[in-house]
Amino acid sequence: MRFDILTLFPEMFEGPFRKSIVGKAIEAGLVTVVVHNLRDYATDKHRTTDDAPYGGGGGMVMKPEPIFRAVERVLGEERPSTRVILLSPQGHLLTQELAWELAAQNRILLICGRYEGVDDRVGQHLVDDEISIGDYVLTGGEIPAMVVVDAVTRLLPGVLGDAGAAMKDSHAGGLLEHPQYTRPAAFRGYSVPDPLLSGNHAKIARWRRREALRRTFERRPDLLKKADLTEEDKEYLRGLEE
Ligand code: JBZ
Repeated sequence: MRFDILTLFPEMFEGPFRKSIVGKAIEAGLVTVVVHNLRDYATDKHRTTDDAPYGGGGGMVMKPEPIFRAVERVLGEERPSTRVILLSPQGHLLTQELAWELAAQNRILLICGRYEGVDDRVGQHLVDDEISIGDYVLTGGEIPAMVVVDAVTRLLPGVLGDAGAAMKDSHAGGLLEHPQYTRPAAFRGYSVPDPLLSGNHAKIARWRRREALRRTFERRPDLLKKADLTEEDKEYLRGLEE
């Protein structure tokens, strides 16, 4: 998988991709990440990438020409086989399902917006999708682009070890994870729940399932609508509602 990233702040990507599992995947040759400075694709003397909004109002808007030119230069004949994505607060929400879909691509180009936004012709006539990572206000698309690279890279074959590979579909049940504990069994008077110390695998599995259901019910009840639930799960949840 190859990611190309178009940004006015290429230095932001130096740290996060070096350390971490994404960094390991890059070293192992499983992923390539190429960061491009959008300013290099401006054509005027001052290398202008933004301008005042038509219709007035404050702030600046990213100009379309450097972005179109960068996509054309970076992709060339690869344009048809590349998914071109604008990170934008107006985008569809990034979900695990979308991450899996992106993981099936050979090449992804991520465009990071800045300032008050990007000339809408980019969204309408250049990109394949607009994606947002969530409903909070950010200053630009760089961190969202890193989130996309991270979420997609961990799904690629060979990136996670055996232990991690099993966890890839763990969101598939659609529930929050059960609580995890490690040694010591007692810490500052807080103890590890008895079932986990029992050595009884059936008992442990049942406890974990119920904790996952309880946490999801308490913290993310919205997830229960789409979750894969057995009759026993539903009965347990009915007990929580009382
Ligand atoms: C995003 C103007 O550039 C921005 C600003 C906010 C923002 C993005 C790009 S992408 N928020 C999100 O994913 O929610």
